[in-house]
Order: sequence, then structure tokens, then C-alpha cells
Amino acid sequence: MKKFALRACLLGLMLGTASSAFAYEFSVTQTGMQNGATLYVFNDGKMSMTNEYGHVVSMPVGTLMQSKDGRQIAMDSNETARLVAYLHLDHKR
Ligand SMILES: [Cu+2]
Repeated sequence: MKKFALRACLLGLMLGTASSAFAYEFSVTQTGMQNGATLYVFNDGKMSMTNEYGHVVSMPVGTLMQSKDGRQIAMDSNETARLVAYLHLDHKR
């Protein structure tokens, strides 16, 4: 029992450290797309997508998309792993 409590504490510490270490790297802008998908743009301009169910999806670079407000945006990168990490950290807060 004591051992479990210590492990839980260590895990909390590690997660806390991870979220603060990546806080800057993971600052993102979200844009709603016409098909219900969401475009995430990281602070360095790299992109990734979730579909209408909020699942991270791969989209080839150069794919043209329509935002909800009518803008046409081309995928310029496909940072799926980074978005998975971002969404994972987001749900821990
Ligand atoms: Cu896209």
C-alpha cells in the first residue's frame, strides 16, 4: 500500500514536469473546418488534424482544406505524433 502511494506520487511529479517542460512547445491554434475536422497549428507553424470525432488523423502535405469561415488552407506538415502528445497532456491538466 505504501509502495503504491509512493509510485503514484512519483508519476504525478513526472507528469507535472513534462507538462511544464512542453508548455511552450505545445502552444497551438485551433481552426474548425467545414467537414467537422479541426486543424491544429503549433507555434512554429507546423500542422496536424483531428477528424470530426476528435481523433488524430494523418493528412498528406499539400491537401487543400476549407475552414468553417471559408478560407482555403493547404496542409504544410503532418505532425500526428506531436498532436497526440499535446492532446494527451491537455487531458491531464
Ligand atoms: Cu488537414
